[in-house]
Amino acid sequence: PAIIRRADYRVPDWLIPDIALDFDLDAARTRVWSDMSVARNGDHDRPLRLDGDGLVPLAVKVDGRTLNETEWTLEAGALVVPLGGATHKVEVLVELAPESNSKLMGLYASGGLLCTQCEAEGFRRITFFPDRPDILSRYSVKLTADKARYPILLANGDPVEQGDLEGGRHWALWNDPFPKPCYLFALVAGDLACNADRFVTMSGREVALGIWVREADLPRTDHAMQALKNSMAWDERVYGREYDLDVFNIVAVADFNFGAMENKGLNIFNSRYILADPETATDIDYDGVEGVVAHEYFHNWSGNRVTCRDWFQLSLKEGFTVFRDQNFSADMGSHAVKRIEDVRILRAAQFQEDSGPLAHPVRPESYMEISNFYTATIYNKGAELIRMMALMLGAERFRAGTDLYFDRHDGEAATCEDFVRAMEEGGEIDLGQFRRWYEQAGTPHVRALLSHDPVSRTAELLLEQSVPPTPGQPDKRPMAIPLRVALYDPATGSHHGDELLMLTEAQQRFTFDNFASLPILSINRGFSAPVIVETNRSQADLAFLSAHDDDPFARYEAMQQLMVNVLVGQVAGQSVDVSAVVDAVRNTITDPLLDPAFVAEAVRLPSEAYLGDQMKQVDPDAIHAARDALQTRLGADLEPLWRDIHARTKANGFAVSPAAKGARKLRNVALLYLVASGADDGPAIAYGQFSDADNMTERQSALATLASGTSPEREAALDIFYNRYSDDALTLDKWFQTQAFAFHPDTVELVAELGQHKAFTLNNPNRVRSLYGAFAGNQWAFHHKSGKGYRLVADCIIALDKLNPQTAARLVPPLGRWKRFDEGRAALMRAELQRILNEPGLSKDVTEQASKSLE
Ligand code: BAL
Ligand code: ZN
Repeated sequence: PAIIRRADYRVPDWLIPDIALDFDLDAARTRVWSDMSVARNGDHDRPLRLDGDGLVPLAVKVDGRTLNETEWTLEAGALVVPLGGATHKVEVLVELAPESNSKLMGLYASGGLLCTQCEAEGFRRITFFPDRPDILSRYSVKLTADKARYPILLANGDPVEQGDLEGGRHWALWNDPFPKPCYLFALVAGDLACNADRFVTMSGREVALGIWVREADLPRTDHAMQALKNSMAWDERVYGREYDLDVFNIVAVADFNFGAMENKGLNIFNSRYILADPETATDIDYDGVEGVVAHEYFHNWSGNRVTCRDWFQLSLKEGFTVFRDQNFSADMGSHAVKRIEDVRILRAAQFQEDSGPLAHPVRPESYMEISNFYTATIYNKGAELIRMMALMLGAERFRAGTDLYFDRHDGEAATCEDFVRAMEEGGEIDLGQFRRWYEQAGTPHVRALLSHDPVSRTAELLLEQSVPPTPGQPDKRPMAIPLRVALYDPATGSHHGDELLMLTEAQQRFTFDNFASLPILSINRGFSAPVIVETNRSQADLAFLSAHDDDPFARYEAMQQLMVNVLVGQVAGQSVDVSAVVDAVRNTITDPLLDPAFVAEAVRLPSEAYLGDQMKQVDPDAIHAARDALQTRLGADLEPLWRDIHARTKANGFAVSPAAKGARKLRNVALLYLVASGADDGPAIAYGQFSDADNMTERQSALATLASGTSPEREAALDIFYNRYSDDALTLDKWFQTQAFAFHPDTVELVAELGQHKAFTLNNPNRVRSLYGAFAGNQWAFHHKSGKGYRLVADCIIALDKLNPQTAARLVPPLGRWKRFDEGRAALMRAELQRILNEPGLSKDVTEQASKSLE
């Protein structure tokens, strides 16, 4: 497959200012009539080239005249039409079979609905069109369908007209006045019920809001609606951005490759990010709904009004929009806990990606298949870049920068460089060196060594940075790294103020006055930069910070580092003192001033994968054993405290407030430690929580705790859960996921069996992710030294590739981490990658991921 390069960008040969689409919808046979005004862009004689994927033109007209088949050609799926003038009217008819579209790109059928997904390159599966984001067109869309089967007909923009036809058919006309790229096109047809509401914008315009779902799901849409209204108000207050159409519709569908999609005025969602009620949704699900509804809404400005020039600029909209949704969610709940959660995700997904064969810059230089670049680097690291700029500028100048960006580029297809320039001009700052964050892949390492001179009473902080080599980038230049730092004076137990240090050289020294003795270093406070920091801090220093640091993230980090040091030491065969960890956990869970949600985050052990990331070579068995032993030790030593927390955090009635969520989070951690302690009644207490819970957060957590053991209660709880939710796809996903995540000696065999279960299907991406995606994230099980875990995932990739290459490709990266493991495991992983690549007819998606993973 061809490599697409950023350096090859050229302006489009032809523009399409207007397009009218006429859909005659049917699951088996849909006809699409497209009527485009096309305009030559610049002085050239190149033909009109309209991308197509799997399409056959049934009729082609230019300026009203039907062309014969010698007057156009098909080249690599694209329709090529030579044109003589400056402007023309071009019409094309194609036919589609939505019910046979298992890729879930373009127009497809899901649970009786017809719906679309066009980002990144799905529109070319609907009609012939120059499928690139810098072609902005005004759309008028007519939908015609059987009224009984498809009573609701939705498209982008505002509704214009509708009517009935003979034979039980009806039609609807939609018009979107905002020129948009074709990846934002959407339509939905189906039998849907609406949660209808309204929002009055800051300038007093009334917007009709609709969340469309199956009738039975209506009671589960209130949280999403509240999140939508909160998002609309927040974007007005924080960014001055107002909604611009008369309607805003959201539709939930069961089969969806992404989490959701920001189509103009018609967001289409994976139902897991819309539906929530206490019976079926965990607090994490509730937060997911709130965050994703906000994310898609915020795209209306950061993505739709200002879109991307080309797909190399994807982080322009995704990084910025993730930053916006993260801050929104923080404002709706706890800033401290949200930051900890976001950093945990960044480290788990993005740091791993950045240290492996698929590492790429936030603005990549090349790709084979753009679907493979919807990555944690583009999204989460991209958000960290915006966060660093916001920190360096301060709130007021950052807002001046975003105002300038939106005003200057409204209605345009922009670049990451445009964003940085707006920040520089609006925020009056030089971001010259900072641009390297967009160019250089790899997570920077920062070594921080603090020393003290008693004569001058000064402390000196020596900072050294390096960026590891990544594919295609062997040598790196120093980055501009903003580090928030505070020095705690052991004499007073407090610090002299929080400072922002800019580390711009490979090595730099910073001096701090007025310290009688060596202070304690609190660094990268708030996780001010997405870097890996190594320090010479002692366990005693970390224990001090874990009890006293006034920056919640740094306090959490100190606790985690205490634990990491012990666990990594144990895996390396050193004899280590565990008591500092026990004391720190005791201090944290008995501190009455701490937020329970923070306590829960702080006392959880680092994940097995994160521990693996701290080692030169990952030893999954030793990591599992050490972590399990520490969990047991913490459970046993503090058992009465866990018992007490578990009992006193039991709520009287359900609420989704931050306080209620925090209490549940802590309760579940207490249960985990209580069961880990080995107390005889542990499984019974977990089973009791499972049975008595009035909410899914406590029910699933108890189930997960039991699933990681071998008690008789394990099977009983799994059976009950299955029988209770076998008709509810989203909740049944949790049953699969819980077992795939479990620390159970037979997880590999259990996952293999679940892959054959009657409720398992490769046709639903959520189901695939909940079984195989979860399993590949279970380090101990997936990396079983026999290689049977690798084989299981590779088998799934091979089978799924024939149906849905995009989802199949997302399962490849865990197999690509072979360099981090012993030679035995590495050889087995490579063999599976090779077996995948040997498959005839492999998709471009999987080919790119598997071949890069072998390098
Ligand atoms: N644009 C793809 C889905 C999302 O990031 O919102
Ligand atoms: Zn997005």
